[in-house]
Amino acid sequence: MRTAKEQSGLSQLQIDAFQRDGFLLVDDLFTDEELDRFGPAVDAAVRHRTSDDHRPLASKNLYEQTFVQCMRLWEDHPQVAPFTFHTKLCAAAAALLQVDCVRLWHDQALYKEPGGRKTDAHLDYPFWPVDRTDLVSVWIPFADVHPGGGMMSYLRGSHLSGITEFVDIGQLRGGKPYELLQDERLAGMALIPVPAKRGSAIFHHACTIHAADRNDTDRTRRVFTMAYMADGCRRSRDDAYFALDRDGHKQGELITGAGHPVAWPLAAGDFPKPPSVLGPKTGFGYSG
Ligand SMILES: O=C(O)CCC(=O)C(=O)O
Repeated sequence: MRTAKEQSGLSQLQIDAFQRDGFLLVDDLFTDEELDRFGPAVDAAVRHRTSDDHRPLASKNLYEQTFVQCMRLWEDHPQVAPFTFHTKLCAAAAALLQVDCVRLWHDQALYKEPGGRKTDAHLDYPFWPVDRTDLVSVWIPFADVHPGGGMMSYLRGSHLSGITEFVDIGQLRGGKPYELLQDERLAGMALIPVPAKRGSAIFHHACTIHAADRNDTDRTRRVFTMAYMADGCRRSRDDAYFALDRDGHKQGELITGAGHPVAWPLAAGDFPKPPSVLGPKTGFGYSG
């Protein structure tokens, strides 16, 4: 069998850069033909999930003004599954985490509407009740994303800072605004803006601090993301977490089950069977 590195197409230089910087932009990872299939499939899934919501941006809460979030789309939209379990992406996750097997943590659409606010600087790990930090996310735009259009920035090297503070993006959970970037432990680290072309993907480690700017364009910034987790992780806390509660995982137990299927290695075209119980239509309770 081919290794994760071989299947991902990543070079050792790219893997080293990810480990040093905590993020990695990969250009031309997808073909136009793939994006012409995946983009409309995710658009249709988001339309379906948000069909009851006709509120203008100004009537939404701060969190919702950050982006429209629809999670676990592969579960009820089978045409999204080939994207979520795309071999190159899943193999890249295994290669970047340097493990033999990864599971899906979740997929989600993050659509930033015209006028949508910035995404506050945060790291993903504190949102996730997982006992190890061996998770990697991938952020995939369906069209070029430039400065002022919801572009991502990453604090280079911050995944090694030891910081694990929770940032309540958009104060959804009643937290105070928290400017993580002012933390003196991060002094000297550079916030790197990463414009991304259609066809590219940006990987980031679960502990890498990142943010996105507001969307000052007149078009929705359409992005799909997945997070993959090293096999062998356990639930670390018992506070409510839909996808773990659904599979009956208690604190300390291995995270397995239909909601977190093996994503690599997988036989070509062999997508996992989705769970029978579905989650909320849109994704409140931001999870990274
Ligand atoms: O797309 C955004 O605005 C934020 C994305 C993000 O936080 C993530 O992918 O973890």
